[in-house]
Amino acid sequence: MSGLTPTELDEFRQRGFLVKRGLYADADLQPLRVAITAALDAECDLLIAQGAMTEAEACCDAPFETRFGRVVHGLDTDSPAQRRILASMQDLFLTGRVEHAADSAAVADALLACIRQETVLDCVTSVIGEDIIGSSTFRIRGKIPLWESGRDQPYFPGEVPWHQDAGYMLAHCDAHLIVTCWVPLVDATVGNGCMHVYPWRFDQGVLPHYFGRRDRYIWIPDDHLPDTDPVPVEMRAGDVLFLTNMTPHATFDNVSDTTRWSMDLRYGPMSIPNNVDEAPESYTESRRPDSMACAPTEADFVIRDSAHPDRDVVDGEVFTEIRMRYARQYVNPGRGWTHIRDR
Ligand SMILES: O=C(O)CCC(=O)C(=O)O
Repeated sequence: MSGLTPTELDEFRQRGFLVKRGLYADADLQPLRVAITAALDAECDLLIAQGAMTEAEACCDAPFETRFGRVVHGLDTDSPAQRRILASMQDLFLTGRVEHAADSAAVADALLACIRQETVLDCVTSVIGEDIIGSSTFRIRGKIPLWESGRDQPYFPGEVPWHQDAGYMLAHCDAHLIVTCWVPLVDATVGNGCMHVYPWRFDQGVLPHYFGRRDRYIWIPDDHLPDTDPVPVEMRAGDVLFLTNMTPHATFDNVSDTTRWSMDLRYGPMSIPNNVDEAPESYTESRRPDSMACAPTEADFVIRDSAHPDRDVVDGEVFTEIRMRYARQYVNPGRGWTHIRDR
């Protein structure tokens, strides 16, 4: 049977999270791992050609699980080479904001195939219906071992403090259920920084957040966290953790020697405010926030439109084009969270 069972759906509605084991086969994830490795190879080759890195520092023989962390830790702290590797590898999800050494076609094809994976879409359909918008804020994350949190780096592969995804989206989107699918590409354990969640129903709504950390993550202050125990969610590669945009979640330091690679994918019903077919130039400082897409700075896209299947984005090149249209759209009015200075 495809999709979620009534019991699973009930569990998801009551607790705000649900783990489905083995939704991605290894063969589904391997092209993305290969594309990430090829992107890292290209960055290393470029730095080697520039004399900024040695062949040995590229750790080409290291397995997927350990290589990225070894490369980063093998370079001098805050050196241009380390900053370059971090910036490029923490921005693999087609924002167009980092110029990569390799073209992004392989990542685009592999990522889109994962986003469109049928069994996952069937589960998402159980929750939000069959017409689905791919929310712009999907990510590929490499959580590096022993990363010193708060270091001033372009991207932040350390802890991600307690937050709800709704906290990053504009307030008029709180009424809409958006499903996050968090998928580890390697086994995720407490030691390497698996997800932790608080059970929280969607209709319990949004909690206060602060902003002002150097790593730019927002966070729910301790005294506003739910009055229950959080749950660590250990997962095998290919399991899927379903969350709502209201479920408080966090990941903590990776104290292992593997990089915890994962992707987080977001799906909304066709009714969510989105920027599909909108011109990025229409996002100006004077535009009303409640007329904007939930996450206005990146491009949403159609995953399934049953009335107009020709709108479905199924091709990596088209996907990349749609994403690149928004590469220079930075207008985001935010939602006025309390500012607490850097920590
Ligand atoms: O992958 C992580 O470490 C954090 C992901 C996250 O917080 C999210 O998907 O919203």
